[in-house]
Amino acid sequence: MIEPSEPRLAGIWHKVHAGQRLDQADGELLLATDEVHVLGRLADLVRRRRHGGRTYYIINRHINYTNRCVLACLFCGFRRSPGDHDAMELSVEDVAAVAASAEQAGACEVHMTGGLHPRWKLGHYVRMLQAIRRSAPGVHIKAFTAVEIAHIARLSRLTLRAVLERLVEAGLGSLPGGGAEIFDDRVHARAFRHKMGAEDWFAVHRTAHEMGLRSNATMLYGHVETPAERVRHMLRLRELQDQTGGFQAFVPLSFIPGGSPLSHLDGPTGLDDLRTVAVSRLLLDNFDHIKTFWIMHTLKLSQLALNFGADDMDGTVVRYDIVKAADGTEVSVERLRQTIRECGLEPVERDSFYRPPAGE
Ligand code: V47
Repeated sequence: MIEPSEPRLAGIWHKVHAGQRLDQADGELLLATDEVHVLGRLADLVRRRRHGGRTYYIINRHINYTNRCVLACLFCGFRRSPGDHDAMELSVEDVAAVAASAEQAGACEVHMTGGLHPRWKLGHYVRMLQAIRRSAPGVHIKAFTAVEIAHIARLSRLTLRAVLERLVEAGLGSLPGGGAEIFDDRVHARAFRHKMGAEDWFAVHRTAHEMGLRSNATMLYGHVETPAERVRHMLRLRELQDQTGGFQAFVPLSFIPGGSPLSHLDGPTGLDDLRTVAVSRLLLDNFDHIKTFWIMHTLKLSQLALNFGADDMDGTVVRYDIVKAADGTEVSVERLRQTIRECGLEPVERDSFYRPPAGE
């Protein structure tokens, strides 16, 4: 085992070996340490305690049904104003057809998110889910960020619980983790001023967990936030997880500047990506899964991330419109499995709840 030379890092090293919880100062020190190899070994130790070499992936398909959005977040290159020539929206039938073709291709999950559409109310999303239930009955539907749920509730003048109950009745199976960005008022004011705040994001996920719905949590990093703000974001998630246990995976999303109003920024370095993945594994001791979303991390960096604490790679994805991905957006199951094997780990196919998929 590689041992740290810096005394404060040695203190953290002992805490992790003793299974003790890390705090804000520990997280900040880990994000800044030069001894990245120690950080990586620590995160890998914790990952192996929980999962050994098992590395999860899912045969899924992402569907982004509209880029129309009433918000204008500075990190986003996907949203379009309703009048823009390249504004798009998929009809309910289009979405159902994509889900059906995904199921035929072997997918067990569709992951659907979109912009905050100016007019679609609850009924539209209910019809979308019902149409998927009919066209692809075996597919799990993971859909709608907390921001979308709150937007639908506002437009439809309903409570969060009423919206979630109706969506579940129509076929919603779980919530993805998007829309969290960075839980901090300063960053909120600078980069996504008109979006709902952290309290609302937590209200949606808390309500979902109380209803027995599982969800994920994300953090969009590498734009205008500070390391301390990243750590606070993760600790707030840890707090809710202590109370509800409803989160399945934490997904650190690496900011891709291209096409966004923040395109003058560099975005995180690969090293910063690795530090962030590793620190999330160490701070989020009550999250089972840390996901390296290869669309943003690239397949090669994901291989490193899998040795720095991550245990999940998301999936085959097929098409992804929110960012321009360096490796494209589709990967075959064999390539995904090979990517995992190449770094000495064991590929394990999963369903949306980390169980073996039906029929396996
Ligand atoms: O909320 C937007 C992010 C999110 C950019 O739950 C960007 O398993 C990087 O949440 N660069 C949506 N990120 C995607 C998402 C997600 C993805 C994969 C898996 C899961 C899961 C959830 O994408 C948004 C926002 O935070 N985003 N623009 C960008 N330029």
